[in-house]
Order: sequence, then structure tokens, then C-alpha cells
Amino acid sequence: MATLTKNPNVNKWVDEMIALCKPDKVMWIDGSKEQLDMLRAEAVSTGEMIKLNEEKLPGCLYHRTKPNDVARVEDRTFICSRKKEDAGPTNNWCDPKEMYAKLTPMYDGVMKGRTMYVIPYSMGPIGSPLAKVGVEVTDSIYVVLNMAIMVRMGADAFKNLGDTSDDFVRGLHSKADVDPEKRYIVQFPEDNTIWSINSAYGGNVLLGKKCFALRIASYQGKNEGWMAEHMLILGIEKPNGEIKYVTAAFPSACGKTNLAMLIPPEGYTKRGYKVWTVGDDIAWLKPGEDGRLYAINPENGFFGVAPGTNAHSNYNALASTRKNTIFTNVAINNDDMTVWWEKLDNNPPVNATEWKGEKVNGPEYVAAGNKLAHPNSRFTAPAENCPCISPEFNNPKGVPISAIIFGGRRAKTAPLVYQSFNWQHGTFVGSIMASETTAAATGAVGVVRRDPMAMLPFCGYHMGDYWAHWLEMGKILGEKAPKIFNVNWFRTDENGDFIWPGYGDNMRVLDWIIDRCEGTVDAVETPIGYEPKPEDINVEGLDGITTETVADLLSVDKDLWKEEAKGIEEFYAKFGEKLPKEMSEELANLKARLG
Ligand code: GTP
Ligand code: SPV
Ligand code: MN
Repeated sequence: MATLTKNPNVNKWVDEMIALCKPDKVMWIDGSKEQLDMLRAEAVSTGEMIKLNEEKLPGCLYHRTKPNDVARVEDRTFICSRKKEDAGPTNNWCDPKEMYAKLTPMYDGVMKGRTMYVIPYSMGPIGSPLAKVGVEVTDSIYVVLNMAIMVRMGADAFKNLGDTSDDFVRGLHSKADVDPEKRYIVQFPEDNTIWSINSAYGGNVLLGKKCFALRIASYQGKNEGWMAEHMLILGIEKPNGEIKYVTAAFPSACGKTNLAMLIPPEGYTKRGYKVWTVGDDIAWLKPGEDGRLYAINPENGFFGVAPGTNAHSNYNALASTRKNTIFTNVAINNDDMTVWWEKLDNNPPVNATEWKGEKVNGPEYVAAGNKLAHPNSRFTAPAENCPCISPEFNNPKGVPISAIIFGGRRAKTAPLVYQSFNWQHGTFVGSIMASETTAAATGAVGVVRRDPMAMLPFCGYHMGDYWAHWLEMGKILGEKAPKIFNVNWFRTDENGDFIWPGYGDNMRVLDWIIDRCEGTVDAVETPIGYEPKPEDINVEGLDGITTETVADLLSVDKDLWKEEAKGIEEFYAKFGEKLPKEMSEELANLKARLG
């Protein structure tokens, strides 16, 4: 099929990729329903995807990846800047020349006998000044069908690029042999280029997502005066109809999708509160004409964690998956060809196929301590399916942000919520984030690690320069900068159970955050920041949670925090001269306040 653009830069690059990968066929993806239907039918006929119940889950497909290919692979992910120091101490680095030389033979002829799909796409609403164009070539129909949900794709995407610009991100993906020993996820920030090989799992192969919209985009943002962040975006509508927007950065599988779609507790909905979802994973932020910080969601769908999602925990996410959704690595109920995952309900299907493809008796299998769905199994759902999708979702200007919230999984140290003293201190609060690891990346689960701004696996350049960029943005925004907060839904009691009910009840904390932004509620100054008076967190209608429980959740254990300060100091030492002096000042101030 002929090319979809006159842009010679795009066409030249695609020709080079064809010459390298030597596919039997090349198909430009125009985004049309006919073309996607044809690809769906082909994927089903080859067994790559499985058609689900057309009445109960219309338009939905199932896909299973190899058991060795179920999550992002941070140890095989590289930032190949020309200079090593530009990648910084938190990224794997390799000289770009060396990396191209190593990977080129792996791509040479890799698509023989296969079709190369050329996917033009826009990250961000087409026509938005904040949007950017990418082209991904891939030999995977699964990638095409997922990208069709996750991004705005097809010929329209080239409108933003025009016929002459060179400003597009070049993404090359081949599943090759899905060999974990030869798996590489490589970003070349200075070349606007991503090369991914030997994986077929979402975060490694949907190149618009983490590879472009965070790793490459964070680097572009530093150079162009904006920010690319691992943040959800939500709007809180108050009874008077006014909507306040906040963003929140939590590490992978720490609650962004859930917070982004929360349904407030009854006491709030009765008074007229409502939450609108703008984004659940990534925010691109830039100062607007009025000097405030505006955010767009560059994506067009949700690639969400399935386990734990149910009508009670996240009704809106579940509703988003009831049509035109792709399920990856969940379990199948063979009686009616529907899907199941842990905590969907208490009834694992009897006639089940578990995520690796084995037919099992669900209840017996689960009772024996096995999981039917992989802990990082996912749904790919169109944003337009979401019952609470924001009317501003496609607004090219984005939405004005009042508050930025950081958070992670901490069993003890971090309190339920606190506010930073100012932007510089807020940047420090983000930089010292730490969280227990999850199944979203391969490796041990439940180990506390530093994950600044939830960007540890996603920052495309030196983390010290990234913090300097945050400080710089604060200076540009001045008085109009969003207020910065930190939350922790994951404090546990002596039995290891979560104390705070979380999910919809997180609205109670957002309520305080909004009041702080509006200056309508007081706070208590603690060594780590401003905290609510316990009675200012609304516990009305909560079972077993009283103002005393809240006081406990807000307690700051100075000994634990002194330990924490030591950990921060060790972490900061990695950054050497690139650590902004403001960050070491803030650490010194924290220590002084702790006594
Ligand atoms: P990524 O897509 O990997 O970036 O994850 P995410 O940050 O969007 O996380 P998500 O909302 O999918 O939640 C991940 C897991 O955390 C799920 O198993 C949820 O059930 C659980 N979770 C989310 N919010 C809460 C909460 O408020 N409290 C508790 N205890 N668990 C939560
Ligand atoms: C994450 O791991 O933060 C995700 C899923 O959102 S992935 O697309 O795999 O990165
Ligand atoms: Mn994520």
C-alpha cells in the first residue's frame, strides 16, 4: 500500500526500515474500521488473538504473551545518549553507535515472511499545540490493535507534522523470536528514535506509551520548556459546578488508574461532587497563556492492571472494559468466553483457562494458592468507554492544574497526606519518593526502592538535570505554580493489613487537598511538611475509621524519618555535581527539623 504522507523525512525513514527488516509486505495503517476489522479477523484466524463473547463483551479480544514476557524489563532498557553522563546514574547506558551496531544485525531480515505495519500516530489531541507525532513500524498485529486503542492513529496524525517537518519519533519494533536473552528496549533521545526487539508485552512494544510519551518526551520537555510525567489527571467537580484539576504521580501499579476514575463516597455524591477522568498514566504539562500549568493526556485509552479491578474498587475502569477492549494474560471462562481475574468477584470460573493457557478447575486451582490471571495482566480499553471521561479530554489546550500529588506504597514511614512548604520543597518531596516494587516490572516484588516522581524507569536523561528542570519550571510558574502534596494509601497495621480503606474513600484526602489549594482550611506544621488536623479529614460514613485512626495515619515517626534521611543522603550521593544545590539544602533543612 502506498504511503500516507508526502513528508520525505517519514518516507525516507520507513524505506530504510524496510530495507533493514526486509518484510514480505508493508501495510500503512490508516486507522479505518475496515482495515482494523480485517486485522482483527486475521489475528483471530491465526490464533494470535481469541474472540470473546460477542453479546457480553462486544468487540473484545483476548491475547496471551509468553510467560517470559509479561512486564517491562528495566534491566534491558537503555537510554543511549551520546554522552554517558547525560543518561545519568539511574539509567542503563550504552554508546549509541555501539548499540546501533549491536542491534542492526538483529533487525536485519527479521521481518522476512512477515508483514511490516507502519503506524502513524499522534500523542495528544490532533491539532493540540502540546501534541507530538510518532511513527511505529512493527511486525505485530497485537501492537497495531493495541495502538488503535491507546493513541490517535492513522493519516490524520500526520496533520500536525505537515509535509516537511522532521519532528517525529521513529519507533522500530520487532517481536523477532521473543527471546528474553536478546530483548532490548532502547531509547536514543538525541535521534528521536526507539528500537525495541524480542518482546511482545505492552510497555515494551506500544512505543507511544512509556518509550515515547515519557522517556523521549521528558528529554524533549527539558529542551522545549515543558514536562512529561508519569501522572494521572483528574477533575473534581464541586457542588457549585466548579472543576479543579489535579495530577498525581504514583509508581507502576500503585493506584493511578484507580484514583483517576474514583467514585466519591455517598456523602460526597449526594452533595453534588463528581470526579472526571482526563488521564490515568501520563501527563504532558506546559505553562499556558495565563501563566498557569496546563496538562494534556497524550494517550487515547487505558492500559490498566486487571487484578483488583471490580465493580466496587473501580466501577468506571470495569465499565470501560465491557466493549472493544483487548485483555492480555487474564483468565478465560470457557463456559461463556468471558474473562476473569483475581478479585473480579469471589467466583473463579470452574471451566477456566489460566493465563499461561492451561485448562484448570478455577476454584480448585485458586484454593491451591495459584493465580488464574497474571498479577500484571492488563486491559486495553478505549478512553471513550469510560463513564466518567472528562468533557475536556480532547481539549487541545489541556486543563489547568491546581495540585500535583506524589505517592507510593509505604507500609510505615509516609503519612496519609502532607503538603510541601513550597515548590522547591515539593520538588524535594517528589525526589525522595520511595515505594515497594510491584509486578509491573520483572524482578522482586515488595522491595522498597527510591522512585523519584515515579519516573525512575522512565526519565530519558540525567535525573539530576530532571530535578533542575523541575526547579526551573517552578521559577517560570511562580505564584501560579500548583501546590505539591504527598499521599500514601498503603500504611499497614500490625497484621500487615491496609489501614486506610482507599479507592473511592481517597476522595476524603482530595477534599482536603482542594481546600488547601483554595486556602479554606488550616494545617499543622510538621518536620516533613503541612499536615491536616485529623478532624479536617472527613470520616463520615466510614466503617471502623475514626478521627483517631486518621491521627494515627498522619503520625510522623521521627526515628523512622531520621533513617529515611540517611537513605536519601545515600541516594543523593549518586548524583554528584548534578544534584541541584537546592535539593541538598532541602535535605539539610529536613534533618534540622527532625532534630
Ligand atoms: P500502572 O498502570 O502500572 O502505571 O498502575 P497504576 O498506578 O495505574 O495502578 P492501578 O490503579 O492499576 O492499581 C494497581 C493496584 O493497586 C491494583 O491492584 C489496585 O487494586 C491497587 N490499589 C489502587 N488504589 C488503591 C488504594 O487506594 N488502596 C489500596 N489498598 N490498593 C489500591
Ligand atoms: C507501568 O508499568 O507503569 C504501566 C504499564 O503503565 S506499561 O505500559 O507496561 O509500562
Ligand atoms: Mn504506568
